Amino acid sequence: MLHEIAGRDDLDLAAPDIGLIRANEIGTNPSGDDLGNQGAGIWLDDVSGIVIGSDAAAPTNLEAGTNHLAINGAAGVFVEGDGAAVGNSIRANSIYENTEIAIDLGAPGITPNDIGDLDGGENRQMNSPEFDSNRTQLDPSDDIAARYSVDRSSFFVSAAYPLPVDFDLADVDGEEAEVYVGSDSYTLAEEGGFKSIVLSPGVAVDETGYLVATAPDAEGNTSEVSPAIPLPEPALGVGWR
Ligand SMILES: [Ca+2]
Ligand SMILES: [Ca+2]
Ligand SMILES: [Ca+2]
Ligand SMILES: [Ca+2]
Repeated sequence: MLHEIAGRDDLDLAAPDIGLIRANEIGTNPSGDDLGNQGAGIWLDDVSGIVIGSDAAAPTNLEAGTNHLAINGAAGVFVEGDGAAVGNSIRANSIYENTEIAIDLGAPGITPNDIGDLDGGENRQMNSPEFDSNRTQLDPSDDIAARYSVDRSSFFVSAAYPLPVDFDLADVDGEEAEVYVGSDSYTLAEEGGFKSIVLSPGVAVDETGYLVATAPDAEGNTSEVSPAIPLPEPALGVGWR
Protein backbone atom coordinates (compact mmCIF):
# COMPACT_ATOMS: atom_id res chain seq x y z
CA MET A 1 0.00 0.00 0.00
CA LEU A 2 1.21 3.46 -0.82
CA HIS A 3 0.63 6.17 1.72
CA GLU A 4 0.70 9.75 0.55
CA ILE A 5 1.32 12.58 2.97
CA ALA A 6 0.78 16.03 1.64
CA GLY A 7 0.15 19.65 2.49
CA ARG A 8 1.22 19.65 6.10
CA ASP A 9 4.18 20.89 8.09
CA ASP A 10 5.77 17.50 8.56
CA LEU A 11 5.12 14.00 9.84
CA ASP A 12 5.87 14.63 13.51
CA LEU A 13 6.30 11.41 15.46
CA ALA A 14 6.26 12.44 19.08
CA ALA A 15 4.67 9.24 20.34
CA PRO A 16 6.58 5.96 20.14
CA ASP A 17 3.68 4.06 18.63
CA ILE A 18 4.80 3.92 15.03
CA GLY A 19 7.74 1.58 14.60
CA LEU A 20 8.11 1.00 10.90
CA ILE A 21 7.65 3.60 8.20
CA ARG A 22 7.66 2.07 4.73
CA ALA A 23 6.41 2.82 1.24
CA ASN A 24 5.26 6.37 1.86
CA GLU A 25 5.29 9.35 -0.42
CA ILE A 26 6.04 12.33 1.78
CA GLY A 27 6.17 15.75 0.19
CA THR A 28 5.64 14.36 -3.28
CA ASN A 29 3.61 11.75 -5.15
CA PRO A 30 4.40 9.15 -7.81
CA SER A 31 4.20 11.91 -10.43
CA GLY A 32 6.92 13.88 -8.65
CA ASP A 33 4.69 16.83 -7.78
CA ASP A 34 5.44 19.34 -5.03
CA LEU A 35 2.72 18.74 -2.46
CA GLY A 36 3.61 21.77 -0.38
CA ASN A 37 4.96 20.25 2.81
CA GLN A 38 6.66 23.00 4.77
CA GLY A 39 8.70 21.22 7.43
CA ALA A 40 10.83 18.09 7.44
CA GLY A 41 9.51 15.05 5.60
CA ILE A 42 9.68 13.06 8.84
CA TRP A 43 10.49 14.64 12.17
CA LEU A 44 11.58 12.12 14.82
CA ASP A 45 10.91 14.16 17.93
CA ASP A 46 12.25 12.47 21.07
CA VAL A 47 11.53 8.98 19.76
CA SER A 48 13.82 5.98 19.44
CA GLY A 49 13.90 2.71 17.55
CA ILE A 50 12.00 3.88 14.49
CA VAL A 51 12.74 2.15 11.17
CA ILE A 52 12.36 4.33 8.09
CA GLY A 53 12.71 2.25 4.92
CA SER A 54 14.36 -1.16 4.89
CA ASP A 55 14.44 -3.23 8.07
CA ALA A 56 16.68 -5.89 6.51
CA ALA A 57 20.25 -6.42 7.65
CA ALA A 58 21.21 -6.10 3.99
CA PRO A 59 18.56 -4.17 2.04
CA THR A 60 17.56 -5.84 -1.18
CA ASN A 61 13.86 -5.38 -1.82
CA LEU A 62 13.82 -1.70 -2.49
CA GLU A 63 10.54 -1.23 -4.23
CA ALA A 64 8.51 -2.60 -1.34
CA GLY A 65 10.05 -0.54 1.39
CA THR A 66 11.33 2.64 -0.13
CA ASN A 67 9.93 5.87 1.21
CA HIS A 68 10.07 8.85 -1.11
CA LEU A 69 10.90 11.92 0.98
CA ALA A 70 11.10 14.79 -1.44
CA ILE A 71 10.45 18.49 -1.94
CA ASN A 72 9.77 19.08 1.73
CA GLY A 73 10.47 22.50 3.20
CA ALA A 74 13.22 21.36 5.57
CA ALA A 75 15.27 18.15 5.92
CA GLY A 76 14.13 14.81 4.51
CA VAL A 77 14.37 13.29 7.99
CA PHE A 78 15.06 15.40 11.08
CA VAL A 79 16.07 13.56 14.27
CA GLU A 80 15.85 15.66 17.40
CA GLY A 81 16.00 14.79 21.09
CA ASP A 82 19.59 14.08 22.19
CA GLY A 83 19.66 10.81 24.21
CA ALA A 84 15.92 10.37 23.72
CA ALA A 85 16.28 9.95 19.97
CA VAL A 86 18.55 6.99 19.28
CA GLY A 87 18.44 3.76 17.29
CA ASN A 88 16.52 5.31 14.42
CA SER A 89 17.28 3.38 11.23
CA ILE A 90 17.03 5.22 7.91
CA ARG A 91 17.98 2.88 5.05
CA ALA A 92 17.32 2.46 1.35
CA ASN A 93 14.95 5.38 0.95
CA SER A 94 14.78 7.92 -1.84
CA ILE A 95 15.46 11.37 -0.37
CA TYR A 96 15.80 14.29 -2.78
CA GLU A 97 15.18 17.94 -3.52
CA ASN A 98 14.33 18.84 0.03
CA THR A 99 15.10 22.39 1.12
CA GLU A 100 17.65 21.23 3.70
CA ILE A 101 19.83 18.13 3.99
CA ALA A 102 18.59 14.55 3.56
CA ILE A 103 19.14 13.25 7.12
CA ASP A 104 19.66 15.85 9.81
CA LEU A 105 20.75 14.74 13.28
CA GLY A 106 20.67 17.20 16.14
CA ALA A 107 21.69 20.76 15.42
CA PRO A 108 20.16 21.81 12.09
CA GLY A 109 22.51 21.44 9.15
CA ILE A 110 25.50 19.19 8.58
CA THR A 111 26.97 17.92 11.85
CA PRO A 112 30.70 17.31 11.23
CA ASN A 113 32.34 13.97 11.99
CA ASP A 114 34.36 13.91 15.21
CA ILE A 115 37.62 11.95 15.47
CA GLY A 116 36.87 8.51 16.92
CA ASP A 117 33.12 9.19 16.89
CA LEU A 118 32.96 9.63 20.65
CA ASP A 119 30.03 12.04 20.60
CA GLY A 120 26.52 11.05 21.68
CA GLY A 121 23.24 12.76 21.00
CA GLU A 122 20.72 12.10 18.26
CA ASN A 123 21.41 8.69 16.70
CA ARG A 124 24.64 8.94 18.73
CA GLN A 125 25.84 11.33 16.04
CA MET A 126 27.17 8.41 14.02
CA ASN A 127 30.00 9.56 11.81
CA SER A 128 29.21 9.40 8.12
CA PRO A 129 31.48 7.41 5.76
CA GLU A 130 34.29 9.17 3.92
CA PHE A 131 35.37 8.60 0.32
CA ASP A 132 38.92 8.50 -1.00
CA SER A 133 39.43 11.24 -3.54
CA ASN A 134 40.06 10.55 -7.22
CA ARG A 135 39.13 6.89 -6.94
CA THR A 136 35.43 6.82 -7.82
CA GLN A 137 34.79 5.19 -11.17
CA LEU A 138 31.86 4.34 -13.42
CA ASP A 139 32.07 1.77 -16.19
CA PRO A 140 29.91 1.78 -19.33
CA SER A 141 27.60 -0.89 -17.87
CA ASP A 142 26.93 1.48 -14.93
CA ASP A 143 28.88 -0.49 -12.36
CA ILE A 144 30.43 1.77 -9.73
CA ALA A 145 33.84 1.47 -8.06
CA ALA A 146 34.81 3.53 -5.04
CA ARG A 147 37.02 3.56 -1.96
CA TYR A 148 35.63 4.52 1.41
CA SER A 149 36.19 4.24 5.14
CA VAL A 150 34.01 4.66 8.21
CA ASP A 151 34.91 5.27 11.83
CA ARG A 152 33.78 3.00 14.59
CA SER A 153 33.11 4.43 18.02
CA SER A 154 35.18 2.97 20.84
CA PHE A 155 32.59 4.36 23.24
CA PHE A 156 29.37 2.80 21.94
CA VAL A 157 29.31 -1.02 21.66
CA SER A 158 26.68 -0.88 18.93
CA ALA A 159 29.15 0.93 16.68
CA ALA A 160 31.74 -1.88 16.68
CA TYR A 161 32.87 -3.27 13.35
CA PRO A 162 31.59 -4.73 11.11
CA LEU A 163 29.49 -1.70 10.19
CA PRO A 164 27.10 -1.76 7.25
CA VAL A 165 27.43 1.11 4.80
CA ASP A 166 24.71 2.10 2.34
CA PHE A 167 25.47 3.84 -0.95
CA ASP A 168 23.17 6.11 -2.95
CA LEU A 169 23.27 8.22 -6.05
CA ALA A 170 22.89 11.83 -4.98
CA ASP A 171 20.04 14.10 -6.03
CA VAL A 172 20.25 16.84 -8.63
CA ASP A 173 22.27 19.23 -6.49
CA GLY A 174 24.58 16.48 -5.30
CA GLU A 175 23.96 16.14 -1.59
CA GLU A 176 20.91 14.04 -0.76
CA ALA A 177 20.52 10.24 -1.09
CA GLU A 178 18.11 9.72 -3.97
CA VAL A 179 18.72 6.26 -5.44
CA TYR A 180 19.91 3.40 -3.25
CA VAL A 181 22.54 1.40 -5.13
CA GLY A 182 23.79 -1.13 -2.60
CA SER A 183 25.48 -1.81 0.70
CA ASP A 184 28.80 -3.07 1.94
CA SER A 185 30.24 -4.16 5.30
CA TYR A 186 33.32 -2.46 6.73
CA THR A 187 35.19 -4.88 8.99
CA LEU A 188 37.66 -4.62 11.84
CA ALA A 189 40.43 -5.89 9.56
CA GLU A 190 39.90 -2.83 7.38
CA GLU A 191 40.06 -0.33 10.23
CA GLY A 192 41.72 2.94 9.41
CA GLY A 193 42.08 2.34 5.68
CA PHE A 194 40.07 2.90 2.58
CA LYS A 195 38.20 -0.17 1.31
CA SER A 196 37.58 -0.75 -2.39
CA ILE A 197 34.12 -1.80 -3.50
CA VAL A 198 32.29 -2.43 -6.75
CA LEU A 199 28.53 -1.89 -6.84
CA SER A 200 26.19 -3.07 -9.60
CA PRO A 201 23.18 -0.83 -9.07
CA GLY A 202 21.09 -2.22 -11.91
CA VAL A 203 19.90 1.25 -12.86
CA ALA A 204 21.18 3.78 -15.35
CA VAL A 205 23.73 6.08 -13.73
CA ASP A 206 24.16 9.68 -14.82
CA GLU A 207 27.75 10.30 -15.91
CA THR A 208 27.82 13.68 -14.19
CA GLY A 209 26.39 12.57 -10.88
CA TYR A 210 27.59 12.07 -7.35
CA LEU A 211 27.83 9.18 -4.92
CA VAL A 212 26.99 9.49 -1.21
CA ALA A 213 26.92 7.04 1.72
CA THR A 214 25.41 6.55 5.15
CA ALA A 215 26.32 4.20 8.00
CA PRO A 216 23.89 2.64 10.49
CA ASP A 217 25.23 0.89 13.58
CA ALA A 218 23.99 -2.39 15.08
CA GLU A 219 21.16 -0.55 16.87
CA GLY A 220 20.09 1.28 13.73
CA ASN A 221 21.64 4.64 14.57
CA THR A 222 22.03 5.98 11.04
CA SER A 223 24.47 8.76 10.22
CA GLU A 224 23.82 11.89 8.25
CA VAL A 225 24.65 11.57 4.54
CA SER A 226 28.35 11.74 3.70
CA PRO A 227 29.89 14.48 1.61
CA ALA A 228 29.36 13.59 -2.05
CA ILE A 229 32.08 12.43 -4.41
CA PRO A 230 31.89 12.90 -8.20
CA LEU A 231 30.80 9.76 -10.06
CA PRO A 232 32.98 9.27 -11.99
CA GLU A 233 35.81 11.54 -10.94
CA PRO A 234 36.18 13.96 -13.88
CA ALA A 235 39.88 13.15 -14.26
CA LEU A 236 39.04 9.45 -14.68
CA GLY A 237 36.12 9.63 -17.11
CA VAL A 238 33.87 6.66 -17.84
CA GLY A 239 35.52 3.22 -17.78
CA TRP A 240 37.72 1.28 -15.36
CA ARG A 241 41.17 2.73 -14.75
CA1 LIG B 1 19.13 18.44 -2.60
CA1 LIG C 1 22.75 18.08 12.00
CA1 LIG D 1 30.11 11.66 15.48
CA1 LIG E 1 28.98 9.27 18.01
